[in-house]
Amino acid sequence: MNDLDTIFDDSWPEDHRSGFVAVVGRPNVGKSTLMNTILGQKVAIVTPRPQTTQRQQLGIYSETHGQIIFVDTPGLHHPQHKLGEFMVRVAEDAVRDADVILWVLDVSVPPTTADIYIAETIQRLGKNTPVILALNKADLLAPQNRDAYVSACEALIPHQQAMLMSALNDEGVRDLIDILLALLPEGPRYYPADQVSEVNLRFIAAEVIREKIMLATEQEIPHSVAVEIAEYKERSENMTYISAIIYVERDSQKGIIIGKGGSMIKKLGQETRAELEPILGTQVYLDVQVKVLKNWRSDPKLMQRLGYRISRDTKD
Ligand SMILES: Nc1nc2c(ncn2[C@@H]2O[C@H](COP(=O)(O)OP(=O)(O)OP(=O)(O)O)[C@@H](O)[C@H]2O)c(=O)[nH]1
Ligand SMILES: [Mg+2]
Repeated sequence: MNDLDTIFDDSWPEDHRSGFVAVVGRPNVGKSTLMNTILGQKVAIVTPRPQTTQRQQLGIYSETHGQIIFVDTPGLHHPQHKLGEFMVRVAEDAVRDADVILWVLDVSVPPTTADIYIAETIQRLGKNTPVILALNKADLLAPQNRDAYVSACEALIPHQQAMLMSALNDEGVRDLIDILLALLPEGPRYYPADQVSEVNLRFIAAEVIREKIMLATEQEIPHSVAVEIAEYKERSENMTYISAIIYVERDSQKGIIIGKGGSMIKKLGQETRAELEPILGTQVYLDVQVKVLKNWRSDPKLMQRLGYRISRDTKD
């Protein structure tokens, strides 16, 4: 079979399994890292800060006998503003619609009250959906805490299986894939086997800029930033022009993002280009502006304008 045959061959074996796996858990436990490791490429941004993922993001894993459509979600937390409410709703919708719920926990620390709330949410919305526990960050788990922390995680919710793993070090990930595949119903290949995500290059550009800002700033700023791509043009075979607007909530934040003599914005631009150029396969001309949209995270209309939209009705 040549490459073209592979691309256009939409047949799959009779025992092919497929379905949706909602990846949920507290912020910062490694949900996006796990999805990226499974897919062998970065489809979701990752930072050491909680509440990095803001929207539902698909990661499509395909092999001959199965296709797993991972739905990476924002961390479940008690929201402080409208953006937080939106993020929690995105995660809850994924739980409702899933064939399997993959609850990612940070096993290097004991479960918290937030995990009890998540257990309650999964049981309320996930009804009889099978639950798999990914006990992640096992590389950070001290041997003397192992038994206690694993049992405490396992006691949170009835589940099919619990897996100790390290998404960062790719440990336990292959076994997890096999467990998930076995739980999925027989079904078609929903996406072409070579497709790993649904997002377009415009969205990737906005997310990479947001990641660089989250990594470079402190306190409230990482979470007060929204990025909009105003213009995206392939100017020639080897040049992509991207005009981005970084929105912050206050004037003081704008000053910090720009930095002394424009030093910060220059650094963000360099880091963004370095990551985007290999992805796009062209040079990138990046034009960035910073604007203040006062308290946008608390204003549903401004959030809509920035593309934070719930796109469908929920069942309950
Ligand atoms: N040591 C260790 N660190 C990990 C592991 N998995 C993820 N991390 C780190 O944990 C941090 C958070 O990872 P993310 O993948 O962004 O976590 P998340 O659950 O998607 O976070 P939100 O999107 O904010 O909900 C990053 O610094 C990762 O490098 C792991 O297995 N071991
Ligand atoms: Mg994430």
